[in-house]
Amino acid sequence: MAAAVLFSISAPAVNFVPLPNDVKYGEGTFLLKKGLAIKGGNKFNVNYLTERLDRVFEFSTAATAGEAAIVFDTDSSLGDEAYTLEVGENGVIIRSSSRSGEFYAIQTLLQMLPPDVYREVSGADGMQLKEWNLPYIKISDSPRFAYRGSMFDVSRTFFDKDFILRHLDMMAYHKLNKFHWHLTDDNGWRIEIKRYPKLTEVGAWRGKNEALPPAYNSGPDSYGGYYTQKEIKEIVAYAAERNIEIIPEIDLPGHSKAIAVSYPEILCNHDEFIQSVQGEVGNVFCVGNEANYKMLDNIFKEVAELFPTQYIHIGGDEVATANWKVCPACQNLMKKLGYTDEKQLMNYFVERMEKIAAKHGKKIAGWHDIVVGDLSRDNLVVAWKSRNATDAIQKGFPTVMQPAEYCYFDMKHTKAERGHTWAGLVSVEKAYSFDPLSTFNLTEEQKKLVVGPAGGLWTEMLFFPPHFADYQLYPRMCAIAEVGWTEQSLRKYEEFDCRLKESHFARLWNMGLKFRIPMPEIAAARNASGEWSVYAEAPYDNMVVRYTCDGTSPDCSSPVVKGRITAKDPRNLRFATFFNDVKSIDAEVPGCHTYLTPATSVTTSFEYSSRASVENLEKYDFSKYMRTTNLPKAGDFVLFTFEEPLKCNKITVQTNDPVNNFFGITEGHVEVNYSDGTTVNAGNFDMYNRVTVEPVCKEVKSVKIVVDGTCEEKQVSIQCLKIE
Ligand code: TNX
Repeated sequence: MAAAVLFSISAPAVNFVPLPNDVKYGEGTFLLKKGLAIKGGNKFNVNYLTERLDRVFEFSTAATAGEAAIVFDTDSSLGDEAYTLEVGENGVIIRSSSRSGEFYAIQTLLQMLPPDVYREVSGADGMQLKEWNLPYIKISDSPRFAYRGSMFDVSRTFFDKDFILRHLDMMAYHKLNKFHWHLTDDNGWRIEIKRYPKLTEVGAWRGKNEALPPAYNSGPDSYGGYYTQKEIKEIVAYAAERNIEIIPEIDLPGHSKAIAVSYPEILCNHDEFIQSVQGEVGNVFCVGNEANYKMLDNIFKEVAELFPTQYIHIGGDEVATANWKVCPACQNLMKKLGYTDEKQLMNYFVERMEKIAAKHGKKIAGWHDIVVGDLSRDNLVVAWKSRNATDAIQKGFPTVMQPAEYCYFDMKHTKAERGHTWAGLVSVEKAYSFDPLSTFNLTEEQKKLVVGPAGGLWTEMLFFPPHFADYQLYPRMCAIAEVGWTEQSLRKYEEFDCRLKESHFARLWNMGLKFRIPMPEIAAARNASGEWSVYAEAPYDNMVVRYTCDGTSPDCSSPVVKGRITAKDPRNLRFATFFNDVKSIDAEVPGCHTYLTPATSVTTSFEYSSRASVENLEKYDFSKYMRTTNLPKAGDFVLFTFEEPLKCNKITVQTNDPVNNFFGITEGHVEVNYSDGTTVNAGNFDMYNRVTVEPVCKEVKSVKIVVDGTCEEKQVSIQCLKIE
């Protein structure tokens, strides 16, 4: 590790994540063993450490009162969150001036132990270590930024209390200290407000028979949920013990569909609702209706009582302000205030919310969109694009740096993976490359306003596959944790990647996370006799590649690739990287499919966009697709008719768009009509919005996509047939 001064080869370097800011190894090791005692320390911290030590040692450290091996001491010269940790011949000495410094020293110490300390098992099922060598070390550490955040959207997809507690644990392991909890949005209101019960009775549920439509791909069932105030108190207390401040977000005045379906009187009084950028209609508060401020005051009262933080985040993003142009109440207000542009009403709203928050003892935080008008510079801005980051700072606001281009974990890692793309691809390396102080051009004075980085996870696409939140968060969140904690001069991606490989993936695995690992690299060549030689290489030398030959997804029992595989037909080979039971997405042999392109005419009952019309489906250009402009309803169809009867082996019918995989058919099936006059139902669309027809034993005349249910998607995208 270049960051650490290593002066003894007998002491193995520890693969810390995030890397502490000053690490010096000494010569020798201290043996942690039975009889160990802990002296001093905050009660919660000591219990926390003991509980994790118990997971690897065969004895309870707390019960024995032998010689002190871990001593906690105070050093009032150290700042908040700072600590020193020394291992020498007398054991471990941790010094700090605060509970938080002590807590972070414990996190550092845990990383010096076997990764099993993160596993929630002990006793017979746990590790049974008798002793463990700690390298002599001197660490003097404190964070680079005071704000090291994780922003998490629980509106689009609901995550229950246990998931949130686990998320807070993961944040603590990574020395992250601010949890920005996106509790409300168009797609779900997740916090119990006693005064307005319909917010959660109506606004917390999505589904076909609910006021809020289902999520992309979620199918017809209702689902959702919310946190009771009792649960929120428990979560807030759990976070505080782990040095995490929770900043709740109530997203206003846009992104408010969940509240609008519960209390429609919050909307402007007109029938010409204008869509938000995300295509939502009826999701903006009326700013001219005084009753709305009374309601928000009541809501903020309850929110303020639940969260000890100094901030309530009021959202403020992506407001379709054009709704205010056609509303009599908003127009009256504009006249009264002498405004000429309805956008000025945004300033008005934000300033009203600032006053309401102040009444309950809070400042406001908001997305960069609140940087309007005469807002107090005491409030906190969360910048979500690179260009807003500099703007907020130039205007003098303390700013959390969460630019989507580096910090949005809902973006795809690589082209082949699921996710959004509007801010580009966000690889682990891209996230790691972010430096809140030097990525943008800021003066020394302006840099003082940077409070720190945050990684954000939006959850429109998190409904499936299982554990996709883990996949999107880790290890990108580990990268952002290091961005927040470690001095820039010590950060090198190659070394971070090496620490991930050498130790941190094993820690994440022990934490029970289904984190993302890269898929294998596949190379293939065809010899003169037409046989294929396929090589598959794991991205890291401590991972393996497993494969199947029948087109199914490899699992832990699939054989490991050793050397080269030969195959006559490589089209059904599937490969995946494995780290224990954590697996990558599947890989295929590149370039082994040749698709047939028979002359086809396509007709449909849908209305479609002129830019993505039905004719695209006749061209077999797989980057193009058809996009409908109306909601699918039962009986809607797309009919592919082949000019000549078609001989083939397999037809893949894929709906949704090829870039983001949004807007697929969830309720529908495919009918195949053969030249002998028979018609066969080839099956229903699966989670991936796909039907595969295989084998195809007879000549095909036509293939028909048939919608069976309303889907409730705003639109549907259909891709060209893949015929083999
Ligand atoms: C933009 S960034 C949003 C969210 C979406 C996200 C998807 C911001 C303040 N708003 O509502 O979920 O993009 O990436």
